[in-house]
Amino acid sequence: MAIISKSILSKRGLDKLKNKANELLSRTIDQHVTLAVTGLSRSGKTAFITSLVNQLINEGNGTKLSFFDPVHHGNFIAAKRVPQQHYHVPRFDYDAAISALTSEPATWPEPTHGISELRLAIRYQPKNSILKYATDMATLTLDITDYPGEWLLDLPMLKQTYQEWSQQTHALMTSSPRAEQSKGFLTKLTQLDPFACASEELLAELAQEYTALLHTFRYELGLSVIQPGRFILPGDLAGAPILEFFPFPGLDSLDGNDYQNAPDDSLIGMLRLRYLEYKEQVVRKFYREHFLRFDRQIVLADCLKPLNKGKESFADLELAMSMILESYHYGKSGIFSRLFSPKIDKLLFGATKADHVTPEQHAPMVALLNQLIHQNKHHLNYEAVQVKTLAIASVKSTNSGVSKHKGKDVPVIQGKTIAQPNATESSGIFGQKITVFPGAVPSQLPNDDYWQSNNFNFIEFAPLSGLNKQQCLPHVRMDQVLQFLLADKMI
Ligand SMILES: Nc1nc2c(ncn2[C@@H]2O[C@H](COP(=O)(O)OP(=O)(O)OP(=O)(O)O)[C@@H](O)[C@H]2O)c(=O)[nH]1
Ligand SMILES: [Mg+2]
Repeated sequence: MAIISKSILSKRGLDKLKNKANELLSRTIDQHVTLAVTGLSRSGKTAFITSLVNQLINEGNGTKLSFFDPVHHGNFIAAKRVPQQHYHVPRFDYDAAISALTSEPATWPEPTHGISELRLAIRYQPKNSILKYATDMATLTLDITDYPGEWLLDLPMLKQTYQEWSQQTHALMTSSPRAEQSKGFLTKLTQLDPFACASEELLAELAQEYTALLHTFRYELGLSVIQPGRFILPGDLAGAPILEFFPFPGLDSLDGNDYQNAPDDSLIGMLRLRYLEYKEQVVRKFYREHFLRFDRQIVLADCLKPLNKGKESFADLELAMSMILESYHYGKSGIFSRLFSPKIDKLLFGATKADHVTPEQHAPMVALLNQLIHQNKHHLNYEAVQVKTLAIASVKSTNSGVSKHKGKDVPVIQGKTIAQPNATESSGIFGQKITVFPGAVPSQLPNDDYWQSNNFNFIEFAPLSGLNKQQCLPHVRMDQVLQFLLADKMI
């Protein structure tokens, strides 16, 4: 009897020890990735994060992740949402987004206006690494941050004085396609004495007008270069005086000394001061507090809408992409690496809404986005950053097939159009089902001839109906996204 209890005790003791050792080991081997998701407004960030989370937490329930090795090889165990890391950063509202996508009729999630965060704990079985000898189960903690791409458009301001920034912005505002809309505002500014004592009210009023112009550029003209980016996406800074400044024309014609000595309460002095504060307290702060802790980054771009809008909108996207890419310009001469020491080791470019086109157009979509990046690719230091481009649909909303047209097979997609505002079921335009060939995507940056001879008509579709919160959302290449961004941390 005494012998048996001794062996039970020692077995219990051994198990306890083993558990303790396992706990200690898994604590040391647990991995952590901070993934940042960005892109200009409406590029598809919320849909992307919602789909990524949905695919992982519902894995096994209709998942189509065959290109994601941990699932393909069977070492993915499960994922769940856990409390986020930073309590002062708003939570990414997964529940609202998934509820919208799975409601009847299904709708797209609401636009978001700032930064938000979500954390996932992903359990997996190490199979190939040395970890397999140490533990049966490891955890990858994934912190996902959603932030507006517009905030990256501000980086180039860090190297510009107020005078330089004013001149550059003025040049943009006096050329097509911004000139027409900007005329009234610029004329008003030229009537002001830059050295006169300025009131807070006047500054607030003019800044509001400038912000309204930026909204027109973005949402009516479909332009991408919006500076300062926070003016249209202020987050928690809405209404703060730090967002109340604007470019002032004709600074190059002022006497240099007069400009330098302008008192802080003069119009020009106040504008200059707020510009400097904006750079320090908003732009630099964002890089310091958030950007520097990101390990991996996905930049989403909707190239189809600017193609629909035309040549100038597309050219503006090109310029915006090059400004955004400054943040990944790690070469020795880049402003970024002189100011900060980032640690991003993988950078993925996603050409979003690939389900708006027929599948054979996905390769041209990738080629086109690559061309947009390519102009800047030589800046990216490939030794430090691994770069990939994919055409994706986070929430696939069309079905593709083949249709006969004049005896020929034509690739087509079928989906439900987005309900027009104020539409009713009886008006016929509420979620109409259509089958179309929406057009070919150019695989090169389109030239003048191209714009004259091609019309794009990429249609916005509503999400498919009948989706369920506990099931995986239909997608295009989200498994390849996961493979690139996470698989190497789960071996
Ligand atoms: N067909 C299709 N449409 C998509 C997809 N992803 C996004 N969209 C469309 O793009 C719109 C914008 O998507 P969001 O995910 O809200 O984009 P966002 O970048 O978060 O936008 P903001 O929050 O305004 O910055 C949606 O309302 C959809 O109309 C997709 O995978 N397929
Ligand atoms: Mg959003």
